[in-house]
Amino acid sequence: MIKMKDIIRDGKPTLRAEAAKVTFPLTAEQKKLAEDMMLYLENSQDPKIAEKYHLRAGVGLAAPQVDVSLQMAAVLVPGPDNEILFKDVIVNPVIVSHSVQGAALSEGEGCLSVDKDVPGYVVRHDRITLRYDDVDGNEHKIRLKNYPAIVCQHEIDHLHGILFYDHIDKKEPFTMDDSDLIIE
Ligand code: NB4
Ligand code: NI
Repeated sequence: MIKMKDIIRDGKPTLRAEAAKVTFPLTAEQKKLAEDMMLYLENSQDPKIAEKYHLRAGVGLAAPQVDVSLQMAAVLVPGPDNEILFKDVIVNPVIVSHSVQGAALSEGEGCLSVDKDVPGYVVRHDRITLRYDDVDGNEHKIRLKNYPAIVCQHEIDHLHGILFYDHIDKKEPFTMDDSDLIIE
């Protein structure tokens, strides 16, 4: 079971590395990693389990965050009334197209690998077309918008050594384009 001690923090080189593409079929170890990453998200979103194991809540977790430099990330985005907006382990994900429209979470972003709070808007694409493989090697091409699109972009950044605060304007962290959407 993945716990906070297994998640590496800002300053460790793996978080700034370009992760390697995954080849299929996945090894038993890689399948286990995918399962463990998704289980972390499920556990972290269950208040009782999260409290018991001191898990910080997460809607995404990328392999480099557990010190594995592979292009793999678990995503579990809950919506209103027990709905799931997006759930999958995305392997070798690529944004094949995106909106010109920008969007940012109103509360800014946090990262399980970044202990300090870095306030500011992280402006990303509001809509993306995402191509990825699932753990069984099936190819998916899906359209995402708003919250799930933001989460996937945060995770894909991890696979390329980018952290959310890289996108925050140092001098004017809460300045954005008038046209950018704010997601509650
Ligand atoms: C990834 C997210 C940061 C911004 C937005 C949000 C949380 C993370 C990081 C975009 C992606 C993890 C991976 C939350 C959270 C809302 C949903 C459901 C019930 C609590 C949970 C709290 F925990 N970010 N944390 N940060 N990361 N929303 N929610 N709620 O997930 O570093 O790279 O359980
Ligand atoms: Ni993160």
